[in-house]
Amino acid sequence: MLTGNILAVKQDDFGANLDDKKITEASKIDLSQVTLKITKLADISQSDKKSLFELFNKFKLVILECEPLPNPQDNLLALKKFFGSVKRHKRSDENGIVLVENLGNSPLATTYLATTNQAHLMHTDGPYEMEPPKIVAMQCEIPSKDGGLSQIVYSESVYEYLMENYLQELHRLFTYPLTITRGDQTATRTVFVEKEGRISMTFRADSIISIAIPLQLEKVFRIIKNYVNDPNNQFIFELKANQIVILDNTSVLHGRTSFPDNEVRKLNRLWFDGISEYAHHLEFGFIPKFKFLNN
Ligand SMILES: O=C(O)CCC(=O)C(=O)O
Ligand SMILES: [Fe+2]
Repeated sequence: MLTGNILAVKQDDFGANLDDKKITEASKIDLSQVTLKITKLADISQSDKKSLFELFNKFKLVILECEPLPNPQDNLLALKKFFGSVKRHKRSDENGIVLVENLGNSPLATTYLATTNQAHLMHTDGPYEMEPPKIVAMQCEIPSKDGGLSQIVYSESVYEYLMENYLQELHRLFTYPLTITRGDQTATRTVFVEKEGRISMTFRADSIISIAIPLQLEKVFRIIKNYVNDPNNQFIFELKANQIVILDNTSVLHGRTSFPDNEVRKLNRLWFDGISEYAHHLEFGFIPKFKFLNN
């Protein structure tokens, strides 16, 4: 006979534990909690697969640590099986991969922060796209000896901060859209979008892209920019060689600190649409602990 206790353990059909205690305070995450060590992605075991989805759903971020391969990009590309088709970027190579490295005085630097050594303020990827990527994976080949640290902020913590301090402003973020443009790409949407009880967030605020902000959002936009770029609210870590960070681009913001011009740092970035044979194991966005009344 089943007891109440057994019934209380909620699992999906993959055996993944769905008991999702909310992790919203990024600064409290312990690196080892979100790191999964495997040999190589093509040979991932059933139990590591389960851990991959559990970590992704619980923390919205996974750091995969793989053993070195002759072609490290093979590990990155193997993520397609789990996270879906590759979403291309203007700078993608034939596989969809974008190199993130300092190209010095390249003309690309005026359009792509990823080609510089400058800080990349907190953002979600592709906010100027009609369909931003659901998942962002970044693989480190060469870390910077100094700086170039990865930063994470949960959109749920932004939501809760606004809920506690700026309720009216929070409401506006679901109501008034803003337009983000880069070159010939442009998209108009609200910062927070609620769909079937889950909330997703899109945000970017830097001098590279142009943003048309309605008057009603000017104040809250500044509030968010300050909140997310305050190191006290961030989970900051160094992505090491042979590590891949996988992010739910709908519910975490990411960034990186600057690094010296003479430092070599090299990452490979790949975007996915989330539509894979494992799509039913992936949970995007967050379910708010507290909802406000929408009127
Ligand atoms: O360099 C990094 O660590 C992050 C880069 C990034 O966020 C991007 O290229 O979109
Ligand atoms: Fe990014």
